[in-house]
Amino acid sequence: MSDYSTRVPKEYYEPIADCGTIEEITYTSKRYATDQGELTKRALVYLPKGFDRASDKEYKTLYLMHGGGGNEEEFLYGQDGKKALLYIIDHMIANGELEPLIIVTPSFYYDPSQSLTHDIQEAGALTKAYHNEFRNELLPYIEAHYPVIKNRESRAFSGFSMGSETTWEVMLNCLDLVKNFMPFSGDCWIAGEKAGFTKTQETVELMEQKLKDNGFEKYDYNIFSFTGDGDIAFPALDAQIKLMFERGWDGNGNRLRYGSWAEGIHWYPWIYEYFYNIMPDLF
Ligand code: FER
Repeated sequence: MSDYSTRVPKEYYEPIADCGTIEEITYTSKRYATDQGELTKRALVYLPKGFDRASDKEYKTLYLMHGGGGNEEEFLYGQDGKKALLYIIDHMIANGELEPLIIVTPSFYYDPSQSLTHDIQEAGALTKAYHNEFRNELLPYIEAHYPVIKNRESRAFSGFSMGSETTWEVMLNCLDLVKNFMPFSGDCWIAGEKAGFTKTQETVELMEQKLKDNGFEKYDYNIFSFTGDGDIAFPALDAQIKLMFERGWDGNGNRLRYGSWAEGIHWYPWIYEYFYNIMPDLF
């Protein structure tokens, strides 16, 4: 799948008997973006078919963040009553296209009402701060409770739209913990809202500065960022990534991969297509 443009087979959108299971977890975190107060957060955890706590097998982990106005259920429980991505993952694992792995879907919101309001500035503040929760609470919780491989090569972070913004922030702040990233249809807001387009130079320079400030120049990464030509995030993400290529983000042991699908728009079914193509190559 070298050009990452294969459509998800139609039958992958139907459930199979050979399926994984979903667990719901809660953990204590802090409102890092606001008053630092404690709160209880919820996330879903996908366990692949054959998962057995009694065995000593350990799994790679993918963290997957929803978009603005979404929640922790959006990726795995799907839209319109169809658990599309869940079914696709089950098929991919059953057919040997994807190594069995554990998938965690958290939320950057502190309260479901924030999702309903869908205030983009508020969401931006939450995604910017999310890496703190990832480092201090979610990752330690997952690694204390699930048999996962505890090294950066075996961890991945991905997300759609505001979840993509979250992914960029986690990359810039947690490269010591995670090597693999799939930011889908969303630029990095380190220089402000959709600044990848209006402030491309500043965005990429601030990203490079952040990695430097964090002492992360010594870590290699895999970044696979995809979107669609008809996606509202396209201008911002496209400009940002093209400049990243110009400035040498690909090479020297680092992999930056980028693609834009001709018909792709800013919605989950397209993200599933990108996911299907990229996941087998990500780790
Ligand atoms: C982007 C375009 C749109 C982006 C996010 C959005 C993070 C989000 C829109 C919304 O939630 O309404 O480039 O990057």
